[in-house]
Amino acid sequence: RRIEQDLRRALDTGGELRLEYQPIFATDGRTVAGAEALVRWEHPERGRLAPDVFIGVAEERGLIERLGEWVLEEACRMLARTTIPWVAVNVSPVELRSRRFVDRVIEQLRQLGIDPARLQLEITEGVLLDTSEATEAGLTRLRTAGIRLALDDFGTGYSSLNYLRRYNVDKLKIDRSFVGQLGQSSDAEVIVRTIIDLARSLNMKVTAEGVATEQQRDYLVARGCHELQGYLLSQPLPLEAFLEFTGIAA
Ligand code: G
Ligand code: G
Ligand code: MN
Ligand code: NA
Repeated sequence: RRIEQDLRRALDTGGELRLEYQPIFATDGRTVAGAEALVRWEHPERGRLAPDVFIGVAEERGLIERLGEWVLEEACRMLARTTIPWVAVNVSPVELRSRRFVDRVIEQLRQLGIDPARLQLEITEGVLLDTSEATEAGLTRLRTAGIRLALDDFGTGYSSLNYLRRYNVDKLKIDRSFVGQLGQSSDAEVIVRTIIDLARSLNMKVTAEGVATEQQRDYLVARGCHELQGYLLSQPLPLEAFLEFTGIAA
């Protein structure tokens, strides 16, 4: 209740929301491939709130479209004013069902003159199994416009390999629960290896999330993972700190 009211106010003013950017590295460990945008809320009384606290409320209370539009706009401005190759934005299944949301994404890129291939949308596996017309139409329009799709938290849900091809998914992001168990669990190793092989066989990119140790990194690189993301390389950073850390030009 309280969060809902406060979130409405935050969305009206826009002044309490922030985007942070976590660098995603090519496997040489030096080249910045792109970044994942992550929303934060500077609540005037409660301090910084993580998205887990308010995304669910936004989805339930019909505020997720507005939140998603704010995130998209901010990420597109970042794309327009920097030379970063691409930015990945998380979108909830609720947003993808909204015709208005999909229109706004495409229109935003057009207005700012941004190459749509520089925007990646991170969706979860469940989205691909949603056979509603609205979701199918949304995904197809986004793909036709040239926007990239990445499957977030891959391996934790139910995927149909058929859907990976049908929607032309560009990238799999290996869930950090598997990456975190590399070196401790042979099951996790098999899962990680299998996801990498699957992605490569289908000509998709594959990113490991939650890379926290050098051992994990070395395993992933040796197995042919394309991109690395995690605290070993960098935490999510505010825009100015991100540009400074990566040396990407504004
Ligand atoms: O950054 P952090 O680890 O706190 O993010 C927690 C969760 O919130 C992640 O699952 C992430 O996908 C989600 N999340 C972060 N930013 C956004 C956003 O802008 N939109 C949506 N829908 N989810 C987000
Ligand atoms: O669900 P999603 O993949 O969108 O979640 C991304 C979240 O993972 C971000 O909120 C980010 O803060 C968090 N994250 C990024 N790198 C690491 C890491 O190395 N370890 C852990 N535990 N979390 C991470
Ligand atoms: Mn994500
Ligand atoms: Na994840």
